[in-house]
Amino acid sequence: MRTRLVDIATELFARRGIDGVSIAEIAVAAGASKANVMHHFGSKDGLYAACLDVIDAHLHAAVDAAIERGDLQSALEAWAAEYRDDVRLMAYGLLRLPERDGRWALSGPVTRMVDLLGGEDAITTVVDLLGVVTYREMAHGMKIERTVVVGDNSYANADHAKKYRSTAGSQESIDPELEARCMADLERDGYTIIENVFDAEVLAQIKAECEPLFEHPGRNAFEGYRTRRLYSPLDDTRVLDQIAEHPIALALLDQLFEPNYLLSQLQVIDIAPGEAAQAIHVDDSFYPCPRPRPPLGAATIVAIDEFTPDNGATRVIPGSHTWGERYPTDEETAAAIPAVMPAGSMLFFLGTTWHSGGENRSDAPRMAVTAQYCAPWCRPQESFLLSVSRERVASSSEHLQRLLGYSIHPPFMGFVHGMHPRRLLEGVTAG
Ligand SMILES: O=C(O)CCC(=O)C(=O)O
Repeated sequence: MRTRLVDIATELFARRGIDGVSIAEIAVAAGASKANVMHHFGSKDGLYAACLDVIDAHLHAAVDAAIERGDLQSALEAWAAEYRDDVRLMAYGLLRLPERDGRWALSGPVTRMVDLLGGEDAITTVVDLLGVVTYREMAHGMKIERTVVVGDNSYANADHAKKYRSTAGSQESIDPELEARCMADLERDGYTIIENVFDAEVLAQIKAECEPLFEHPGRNAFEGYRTRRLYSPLDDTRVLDQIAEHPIALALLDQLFEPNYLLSQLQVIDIAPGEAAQAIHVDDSFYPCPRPRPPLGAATIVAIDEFTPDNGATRVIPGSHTWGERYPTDEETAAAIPAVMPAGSMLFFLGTTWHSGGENRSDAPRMAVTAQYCAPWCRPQESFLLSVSRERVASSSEHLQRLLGYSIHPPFMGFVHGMHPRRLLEGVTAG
């Protein structure tokens, strides 16, 4: 029974963290009584510590195998494939694992890995290796698994929207080879570039409609003192709808997130000559979930002007989406790659990928439009329900309505007066 309890507890802790699971739930799942759990482990902390001991033993075995084979990466990969819940639990608690007897619970195997590698960068290498392996296992299929809840949860998992079903996945289909190539890029590098998505006529129209709407330059170094930003332009122009709901973006988002993912923000960014490089950052860092983990958001940046190495092209650090909780070093930041692409192309990247606007050393501005999206259960950065008029939404496509929040994350997140929010658009005169 002890082993069964540890196995089941590891699985539940891995999915919900120590604070998200009760002793009673573990007991029910294992077919034991609460008293039985207490008898073996004394407390929830005691049970958690027993789970860590088992992970520690599995990791020790993986390190031993690595010493024998002289190949840390494949030993770690084998460990990750065999013990998926260990990996998940480690990812959950990597930064929060309690110290026991004055030492970090997993310090043994990690120290041995560091010794094995040797050299000054050994710790960084081990953390990155753990990050890559952990990320791969967690992001299996690139979607976060729905939380496993003990007992009958059919109501909570069902989609109760009857009249207004999600339109996710119903957009014009895209070339399956393109989609597969982009997904492979995203999994490996954290970003992908799709060239020549919009033609010159559309780009000219975007410029003509957005130019008069800019009001003021950035208010801080992050926005860029020489960068003009146009926030929430949806009420003032329809020319950006085609970017926010582009079939390529939606096809990739369909792969990454559950239906009813949301638009998180839409911005036009015009970087003037002389602007310094923006601070390197990730876009989903405001969701306080420890990394490595699958992304909670993703973004497109469409080049309205050609992106060159000199004019402020977005810089990205390939592979940084798999990192744990760390900042890029100065060397890594300096080595970030400018997303050089012709005007009309689209850079698509994960919310976990380190990136920034580049320095504009040219003599012309660099205009781009960025649309950011988030998982359907995350709070979007901009409250489009407040910033875009109902009349405007009523005359938008169903995709845009869904993206702006007129949608439900099953069973009922996003309801209004207990009803689907799209009912609010019934009878509204299109604006
Ligand atoms: O303008 C760019 O290329 C990137 C901008 C960006 O990442 C941001 O403002 O968050």
